[in-house]
Amino acid sequence: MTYDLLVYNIGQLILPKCSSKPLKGDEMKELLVKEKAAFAISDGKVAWIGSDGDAQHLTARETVNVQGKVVSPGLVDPHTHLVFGGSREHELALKQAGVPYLEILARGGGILSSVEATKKATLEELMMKASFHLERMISFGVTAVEAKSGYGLDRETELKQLRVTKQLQERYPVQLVSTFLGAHAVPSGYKGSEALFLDEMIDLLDEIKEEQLAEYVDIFCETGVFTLDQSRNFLRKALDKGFGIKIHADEIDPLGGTELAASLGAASADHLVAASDHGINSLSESETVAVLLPGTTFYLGKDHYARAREMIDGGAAVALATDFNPGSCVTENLQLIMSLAALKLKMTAEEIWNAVTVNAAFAIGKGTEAGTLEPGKQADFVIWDVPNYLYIPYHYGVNHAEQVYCKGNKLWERAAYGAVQLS
Ligand code: IZC
Ligand code: ZN
Repeated sequence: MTYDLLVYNIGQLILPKCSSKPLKGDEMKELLVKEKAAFAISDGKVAWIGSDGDAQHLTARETVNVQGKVVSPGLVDPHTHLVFGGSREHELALKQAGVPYLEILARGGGILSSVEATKKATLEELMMKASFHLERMISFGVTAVEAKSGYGLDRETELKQLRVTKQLQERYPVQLVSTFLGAHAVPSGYKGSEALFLDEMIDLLDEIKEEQLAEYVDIFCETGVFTLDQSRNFLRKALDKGFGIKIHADEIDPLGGTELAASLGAASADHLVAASDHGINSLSESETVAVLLPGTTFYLGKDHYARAREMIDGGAAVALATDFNPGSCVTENLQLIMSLAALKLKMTAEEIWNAVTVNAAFAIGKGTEAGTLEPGKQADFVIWDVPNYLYIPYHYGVNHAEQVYCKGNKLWERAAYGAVQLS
């Protein structure tokens, strides 16, 4: 048979374990790195994986010589706030002056300032802006992304944001998973009437389902935002309506959102910087993926990071994400997050690769479709201009992706060296 594409002369092919469940505890420490490898693609799917020697006997319409570099599955970013209006660079000075994140929000800034800008923006403007950010994510090697709403906090603007995500799904071949985060902050008119506001957000779920605008529902469970009881009540209703659930849990204060996520069978519990011992233990007994966001901890200038070591050594499934958003983590670069995971979360290279591929995919319900490469799966992969798989967390803050493929087609390629104009 003649394949569509043969990718050969791969120095290291990163093959996270294909599993029906997220990798937990010690399973995260294992990573198959196949040396001198090759693989072939037909109809956008992986059709064959083997040794470079065996690949010489295959025929393909097109070939890519990787020249001994590294190839991995496309990365998965399972927590982003992709669609928003405006930006918040003026808040950096407040941060430098020591004003805490929740204080900026309490003053009507933070999330609420992005809400104002998102209300003012047209769908087309939001679409253009989100496309720009999404393309940048792709350029960093990401082929599956979760995108949250939550900068509307009213029917019209939340639906506008979700419709932008839907248009992005139609325009780009990457896997884009949509999450309704209407419970992201308490709008100014609803202080003291949080339950009423949450009921209004729940009332949108039928419409969201009808238009297929989101697969998950999320809530920001935090001091000054939504309480644990409100979050439980809200997420239960979302479950009843047939949505998957996620939760912004224990980011700043240990309210118990981690335990709540595990007890409700949430797909993920995200942040967990302040999670208690009990919360961490509850993860290991569940299938809920701990989505850690060290870029946010870094950006907020905190000294203490999520206790990834205790989570993994205790048997939990950990994934990593950018948390890309206009306030608390302004980067599309998941490779940078891989470096922070090594340096601040003390995760090993093997754990990090599993956390940005297979486990990240499970955190967004795509565990059997994204994050791994095996015959029959969608051929989403990245050619990395690095000598080995340890190199990416090590050399930080830059882009090591050379080519990004989605469904067997080249989606992005780095500009060639020699682009610098020398006189
Ligand atoms: O816009 O500040 N934490 N939500 C919860 C965010 C950060 C995003 C933002
Ligand atoms: Zn978030």
